[in-house]
Amino acid sequence: MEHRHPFVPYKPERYEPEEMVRRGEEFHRLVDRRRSVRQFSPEPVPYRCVELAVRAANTAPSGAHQQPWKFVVIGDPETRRRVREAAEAEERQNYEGGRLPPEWRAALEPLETGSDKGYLEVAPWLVVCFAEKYGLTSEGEKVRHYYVNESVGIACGLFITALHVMGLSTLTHTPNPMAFLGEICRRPANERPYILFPVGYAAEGGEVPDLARKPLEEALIPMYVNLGL
Ligand code: IYR
Repeated sequence: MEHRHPFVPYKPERYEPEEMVRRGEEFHRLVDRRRSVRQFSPEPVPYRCVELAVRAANTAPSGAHQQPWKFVVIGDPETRRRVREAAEAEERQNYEGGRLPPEWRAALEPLETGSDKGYLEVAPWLVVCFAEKYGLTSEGEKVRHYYVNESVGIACGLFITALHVMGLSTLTHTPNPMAFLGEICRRPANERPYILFPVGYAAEGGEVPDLARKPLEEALIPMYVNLGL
């Protein structure tokens, strides 16, 4: 085929239908065991694992292939302490200062969250994902970015899944507001804090809320599908 830009052949793996289903089931079993964690072990985690999770995130599809994400990895105790203190200061206004609207508070009730974010100092790594609202040329000109939220969200999904595959846990933490993360991480004005991920092993004996996935019938609407019946 003729192109105006470089193209390369692409030949993804193909499997027999039974093998496709077997692999799909196995992957579903794996991801279905993932839970968001708020109790971490202080045990160290190899940096290489965090790097591999970011490598996985960095494979995400993105609007116009602009790859509008950046992952800042924080490991030193002093910076983790600063992040915790800043996050807790905001959350105290939310939970104790009445900034959380009643409806939001009610939605969070079953999670038993509060303004104490001690896990931000316990987990050995904090990874802050930033979304590049726009890009910058080497001359400092703004470059419009497309579908930033969708692109960065997909990258974060891959990041979370890669950690889970390695036996690590995380939490999609969004202290609100989180502008302080841009300051602590010294990020430029075109980068907006997107999600703060504490990363580590889940604490031994830790608990999570007893929540269930919504039934497939509520998640999947087959329209005019030949179910092979
Ligand atoms: N950012 C707050 C509140 C919070 C909001 C949602 I939506 C959650 O799913 C969980 C918590 C906090 O971190 O506690």
